[in-house]
Amino acid sequence: MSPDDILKGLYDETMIGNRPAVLELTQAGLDSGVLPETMLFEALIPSLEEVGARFERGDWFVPEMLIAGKAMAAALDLLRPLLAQTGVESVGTFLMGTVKGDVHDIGKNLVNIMLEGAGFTVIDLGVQVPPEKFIAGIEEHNPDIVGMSAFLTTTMPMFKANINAIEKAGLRNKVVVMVGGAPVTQEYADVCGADGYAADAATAVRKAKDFVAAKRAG
Ligand code: B1M
Repeated sequence: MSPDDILKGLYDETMIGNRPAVLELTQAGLDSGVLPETMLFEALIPSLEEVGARFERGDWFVPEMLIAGKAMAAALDLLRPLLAQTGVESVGTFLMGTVKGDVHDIGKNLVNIMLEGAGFTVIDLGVQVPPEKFIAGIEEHNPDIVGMSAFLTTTMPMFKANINAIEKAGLRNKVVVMVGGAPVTQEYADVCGADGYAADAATAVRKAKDFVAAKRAG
C-alpha cells in the first residue's frame, strides 16, 4: 500500500469509526515510514473535522462522532510514544484538564503528548475537572503552568470560574494559566483572565516554553 493509500484509508476509516482498520493502517503507516505527524495532520485531524462539519449540518449525530473519536484515540495511543519521544530533562511541569461539564479529550491529549515530547512533565487531571480539583492539583504538584481545555461554547465560562477559584485560594501568582480548545479565541482568553491561549498543540508547546523561560528568568 502506498503512503497516499494509507493516508486516504486513515481519513476514510476514521470518519466511519472503523477502529480496527484505523489501527491496522496506522501500524502500516509506521512500518512503511510515514511520519506520525503526517498521519495526524493530514489524515486523522482532517477526518474528525469533517465529522464535526457533518454533525453541525445535521447529517450525522452523536454516535457517529463518538465512534470516530474512539477510532482517532486508538491511533493516537499507537502514535503517542513516537510523538512524545524525548531525551531532554523536564523543562517544567504542566497541570492539564478539560473543564467541568466537558468530556472532549482528544485535543487535550494531543496537547499533552506534544508537551511531553518537548520535555514537559504533564499531570493530566482528565475530563470534567471541577475548580476544586484544579486547586488540589496545584497544591499537590506545584506546576509552572495550569492548562485548561474547553470544547463547547457552553463550557468555556468554566475558565473564568476556575481562575476565580485559583485566585480565591491564593494560588494565582504561583501559576501561569493557559487555555485552549476548538471554540476558544485569544479575545476570550483575555476576557477570562488567562495568561495565554493557543489554537493548536504546536503553538501551545511554543508558548508554554516561552512562559517557563520567562518565569525562570524571574
Ligand atoms: Co463533540 N462537539 N459534542 N463530541 N465533537 C464538537 C467539539 C463540535 C465543534 C461539533 C460541531 O458541532 N461541529 C460541537 C461543539 C460546538 C460548540 O459548542 N461550539 C460539539 C458538540 C455540540 C457536542 C455535544 C454537545 C453533542 C450532543 O450531545 N448534542 C456533546 C457534548 C458532550 C460534553 O462534553 N458534555 C459532544 C460529544 C462528543 C463525543 C463524546 C461524541 C466526542 C468526544 C470524544 C472525545 O473527545 N473523547 C465528540 C467529538 C469527537 C467531536 C468532534 C467531532 C471532534 C473533536 C476532536 O477531537 N477534534 C468536534 C468537531 C470538531 O472539533 N471539528 C466536536 C480533534 C482535536 C485534535 O482537535 O479538539 O480542537 P481539538 O484540539 C486542538 C485545539 O483545540 C487545541 O489543540 C488541539 C490539538 O491541536 N487545544 C488546546 C485543545 N486544548 C488546548 C489547550 C491549550 C491549548 C490548545 O492550552 C491549555
